[in-house]
Amino acid sequence: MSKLYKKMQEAVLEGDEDVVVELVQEAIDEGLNAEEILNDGLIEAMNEVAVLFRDGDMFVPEVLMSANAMQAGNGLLKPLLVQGVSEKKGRIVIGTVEGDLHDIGKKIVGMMLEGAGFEVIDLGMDVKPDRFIGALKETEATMLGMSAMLTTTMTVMPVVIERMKKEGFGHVKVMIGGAPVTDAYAQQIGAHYSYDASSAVELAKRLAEELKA
Ligand code: B12
Repeated sequence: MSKLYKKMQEAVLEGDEDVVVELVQEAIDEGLNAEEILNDGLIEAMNEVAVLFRDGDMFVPEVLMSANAMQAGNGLLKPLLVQGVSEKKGRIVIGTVEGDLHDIGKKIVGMMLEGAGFEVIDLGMDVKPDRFIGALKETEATMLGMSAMLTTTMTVMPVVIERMKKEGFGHVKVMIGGAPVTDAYAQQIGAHYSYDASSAVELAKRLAEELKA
């Protein structure tokens, strides 16, 4: 791996937002691919943060600093990831479910979907079932993406899906993801699962084709 990505990962781990922004800009100026910078520089660092947090070697305030540093880097990459798309492939409402304040992964999924030509309406985090339903009404989106990072909040997903069925949005395709979510869980609640942002794009394309058929 290049020295630049190694430095970027270290800066994310240290939660040094200014340095992350500087290094992401340097990578862009060097002509490196935006998706590669995201994966090898930023996401790789958050994976390391996850391990340190799990093992008790990093605590919430530090994780938050790393998260903010990463998001600052994402901000520079977003325009590059979404440029050059002409025809829209479909409209997707996405959000992190009620009670859950994790939004990095969901934002990345949103960014990559936009990059692939989808129109994304991001409702943010801690999104109540009512808000998801309201957004489907307002936007007439044909797909909904939900993220949950806690075992205690993933249970909100089937609640939203039940509400959707009751309120006439049973035709909307539902995509779910996040650390505790599995393919088996998705099947159980009538949704589609994908593991990361690239596979979420593949899944969304497949679902968009199904909607057309
Ligand atoms: C960063 C982080 C935080 C940050 C969040 C900052 C932010 N703005 O998001 C802060 C510090 C706020 C935080 C708080 C907490 N956290 Co936290 N956090 C994490 C950590 C370390 C990394 C998550 C992350 O950003 N990963 C990087 C991104 C790129 O990956 P990702 O989120 O998995 O997303 C990818 C895929 O999952 C998928 N995906 C995600 N969403 C979606 C949606 C769709 C539709 C699709 C298709 C795909 C998809 O694609 C993404 C991109 O590739 C995880 C560890 C882990 N293993 O995930 C713990 C983790 C999720 N947190 C955990 C806990 C316990 C907490 C707290 C309760 C801690 C506390 N004591 O206060 C609080 C809860 C706050 C709340 N109410 O939500 C636990 C959850 C345990 C569990 N099973 O429930 C974890 C697993 C850590 C652990 N091992 O204990 N956390």
